[in-house]
Amino acid sequence: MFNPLPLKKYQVSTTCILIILNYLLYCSSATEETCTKPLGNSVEDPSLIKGDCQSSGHTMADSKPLLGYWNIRGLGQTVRFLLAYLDVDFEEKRYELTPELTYDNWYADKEKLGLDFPNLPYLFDGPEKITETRAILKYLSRTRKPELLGKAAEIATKIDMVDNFLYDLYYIEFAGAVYGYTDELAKAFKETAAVRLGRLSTFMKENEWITGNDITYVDFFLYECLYQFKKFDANCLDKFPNLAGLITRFENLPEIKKYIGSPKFLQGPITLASAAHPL
Ligand SMILES: N[C@@H](CCC(=O)N[C@@H](CS)C(=O)NCC(=O)O)C(=O)O
Repeated sequence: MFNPLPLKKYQVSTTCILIILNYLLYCSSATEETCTKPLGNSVEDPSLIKGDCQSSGHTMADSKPLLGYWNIRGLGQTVRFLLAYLDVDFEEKRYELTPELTYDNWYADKEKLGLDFPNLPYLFDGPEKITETRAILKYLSRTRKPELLGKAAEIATKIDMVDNFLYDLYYIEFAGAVYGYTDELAKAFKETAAVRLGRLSTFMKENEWITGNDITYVDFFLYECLYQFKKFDANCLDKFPNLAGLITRFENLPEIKKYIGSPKFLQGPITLASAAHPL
């Protein structure tokens, strides 16, 4: 798994011990600000969820979906865009790194949220507790606008291909280059991106969106990847006007335009401050 705070092998056990110690310390000296009893499978007490973006009042009764993620664009931004596009009134808990650039603010919650596969981003939606970014995107599509999963089986298959193809480029090549930056990794990313963006461009043809003329959830992921890639390599889309056009088209969707102009919108940063090449 990609880890924004790369650990050398020998550091892993030390880190585990530190996490356990941190947890024990946390349990014994919880302050008013940090005191959150284990959430288990229900979120009933409004004070259990803390955060900087209207999240303090989150209750199951509100049934407002809650998105948990770092206070960055990262993988979470696609989920934010999709929620906004679907006109879902959602709350957020945006985690900050500590001043020492550790994960501790997240670790304080990680095992208490009742998540099967604890990770960021996570989404609470009524009784549902979901992690894995693309599972969240598909869940939101399935429950709010199923056509975003593709109106026909052949489109759904195309979506799956693009989704997996793109995730590798984003999570392995791109994240590897920005979090573990070296000149060689940056060069490797640019070379790989040129080839893979070329394939996506050829695949898209003159369509409005990546799998045809109907938008699907994977266009949200593609938009955010292209946005972030451009911040790393400003010229990466120069040879691919259809992909560049998708960026403009996406930003001009009325729901997206409104969201980008709203105070809730997070413009940046793209990465955690712990990245070797923060964006
Ligand atoms: N496969 C997961 C990867 C999620 C992931 O790597 N999350 C990073 C931030 S982008 C994180 O900090 N996770 C917290 C953790 O590993 O505890 C997904 O697609 O959602």
